Amino acid sequence: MRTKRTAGLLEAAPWPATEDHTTILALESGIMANTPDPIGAPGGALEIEESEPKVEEPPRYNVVLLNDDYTPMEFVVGVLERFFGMDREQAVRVMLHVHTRGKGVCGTFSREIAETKVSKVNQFSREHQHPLLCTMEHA
Ligand code: TYC
Repeated sequence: MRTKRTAGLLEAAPWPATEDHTTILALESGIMANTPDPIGAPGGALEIEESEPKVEEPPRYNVVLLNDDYTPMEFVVGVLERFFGMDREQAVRVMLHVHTRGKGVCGTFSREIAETKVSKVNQFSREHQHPLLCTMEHA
């Protein structure tokens, strides 16, 4: 919610805040010299509007492994260790989850890191002639 320091003239400005989160309204200043004053308040002062910083977290992505009927369990465990830094116990747990539930999350990353993981895992699986598939979805 944006607030402004000067009371009164405009309650909800429809334009976006500037990058430093301050909108200067040149209503009475003479900057808009040929523009009739829409409100009629005299004085010529600049109105300073302050707004909340609009900093959003970058989106995150789950890297997901899909089950199939042919890829050996040992190969999947190896993939989880090699590309997702899991220890053996964790890798076996995730592999069995994928095996029984159909898919499972290997990790959550920025878009670029997730894309790279997916690409490397799928290339590695192809190189070893396994149909194992890795994909990503919005977290
Ligand atoms: N279902 C496979 C099998 O029975 C094992 C497997 C687990 C394959 C996880 C893919 O993502 C996977 N050999």
